[in-house]
Amino acid sequence: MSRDSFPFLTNNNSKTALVDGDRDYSFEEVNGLIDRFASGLLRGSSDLNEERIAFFIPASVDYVTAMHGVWRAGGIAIPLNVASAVAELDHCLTSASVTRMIANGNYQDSLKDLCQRLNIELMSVEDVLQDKVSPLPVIAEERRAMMLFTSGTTNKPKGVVSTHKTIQAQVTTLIDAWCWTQDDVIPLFLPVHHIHGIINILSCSLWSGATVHLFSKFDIPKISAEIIADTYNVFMAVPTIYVKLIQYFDSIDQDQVQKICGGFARMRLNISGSAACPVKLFNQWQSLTGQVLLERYGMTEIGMGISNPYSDERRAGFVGQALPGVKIALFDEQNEIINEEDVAGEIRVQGDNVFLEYWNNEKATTESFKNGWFCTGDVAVLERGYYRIMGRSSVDIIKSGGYKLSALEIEGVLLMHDAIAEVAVIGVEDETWGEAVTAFIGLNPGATLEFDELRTWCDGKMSSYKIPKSIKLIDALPRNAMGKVTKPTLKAML
Ligand code: MCA
Ligand code: AMP
Repeated sequence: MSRDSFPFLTNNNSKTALVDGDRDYSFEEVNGLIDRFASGLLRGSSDLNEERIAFFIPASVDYVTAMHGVWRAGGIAIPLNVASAVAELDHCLTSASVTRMIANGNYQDSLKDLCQRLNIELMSVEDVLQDKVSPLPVIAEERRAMMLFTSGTTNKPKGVVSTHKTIQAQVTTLIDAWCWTQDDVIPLFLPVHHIHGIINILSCSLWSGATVHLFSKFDIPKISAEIIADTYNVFMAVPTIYVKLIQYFDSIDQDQVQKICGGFARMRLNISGSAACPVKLFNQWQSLTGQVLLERYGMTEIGMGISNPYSDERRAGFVGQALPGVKIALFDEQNEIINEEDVAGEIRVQGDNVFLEYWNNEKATTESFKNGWFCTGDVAVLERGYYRIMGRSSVDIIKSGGYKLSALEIEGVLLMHDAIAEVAVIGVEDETWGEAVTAFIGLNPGATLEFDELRTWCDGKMSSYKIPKSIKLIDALPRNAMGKVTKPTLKAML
């Protein structure tokens, strides 16, 4: 892929690509920044040759500059979660052998010690930008481009590696399926270390020549004001965001609610994904705004796989059909494809959209594929031509507000508390979060534990959204004959 044909950010000249705070950036400007950043990263060499470069930057023009700059210079971009506790970064940085970290201002201050200890060069975007653009490498599309960390059932997150070709496949299928054009304007308030923010919103928009308004967080009043002003015609969010909007409507004047709902009603598309959209929420949104939510299904390892149609029936409680270019099949426990409707099976995926590998983890990569199909661990059923997600095969994965959390990772941290003898973490159905992290705790003899004290203790040891929303003290955790905690029993106890 040469610089001229690099399609990730179209060259739409003076048209606005990004709005960051009060400032608009044209495609020409952003492209210029990216080339200067890529040149600075290269430091006179011809290619970064898949050097791992991490960045700790919220959604902003600097984020786009860093991400695309690494791509253009031939590196592997590793966008980190700016909401993570610094203690959680150690594993990502060491397992990926990161050599350089890009962060600005306060973020840079919080990372200084860590980077020094891990021998990682810490620099700001400004430090890297070179005045003059140097020759940039031609990047073969099979080369590695990005690594995103995802929680699995194991304790530590794994680095999901996608190539330039993977990203291209993930983006182009959505542009076609959801009819992106350069006239689209979309807000981005989701975190930019996950596919939802990176691919579905940012990359689709930049590729189509559309405009993204960048927010460092989900600022309801600010975003609502833009919605009333008809700034956006496309809106993509996790179900929790729609729940939070409806909760917000209950706290403001009806007059204002009508105006915001009017703004949503005039959009061409509202999408929900990353977690199940309850039918009740789907119906509430439709009655408030007239919008029929388009629900779709995806995963870090595959981008988007299944989507309700843009122009045909969008069915509540269903995720739709395989996206163009994506092969989806349901498999039974004997690894046979299920060819009939109404029979549940594991969703498996094939296509250019599927990731290359888990970084430096051949065992996990091999285990996640069977006969060339990527095994998602999600269970679904096909009913009248549409897939419906029924759940996950593992109780150790929790989806809270769209974030995928590893119960084992949270348990590992909680076990370091002096009072805790044993712990089991599960996700409990919750109207706002989808699933709320709940910890069942057995205490050491004579120990006591208050919920608030535990929450304070967790601060800085894990991202705040992983901290249990409630705890239940229990004499002994239920275990099976093998000594393994029977989490379904805990769920049933509630
Ligand atoms: C925030 N809090 C949470 C969560 N988010 N607790 C549980 N689960 C969460 N997801 C807690 C904070 O710890 C804090 O607690 C309090 O809520 C307020 O935090 P704040 O950041 O102000 O909350 P918010 O701005 O309202 O955040 C809610 C959110 C956010 C916007 C829904 O969680 C979010 O951006 N979620 C989306 C994640 C996402 O993009 N996932 C996609 C990955 P305290 O007050 O106690 O400190 S999945 C994916 O990419 C696949 C491919 C796919 O299909 O899309
Ligand atoms: P992540 O690995 O963080 O990308 O999260 C991917 C997981 O989110 C999938 O494996 C599903 O379990 C879940 N997911 C994504 N979209 C949906 C949806 N529309 N309905 C139900 N679950 C979903």
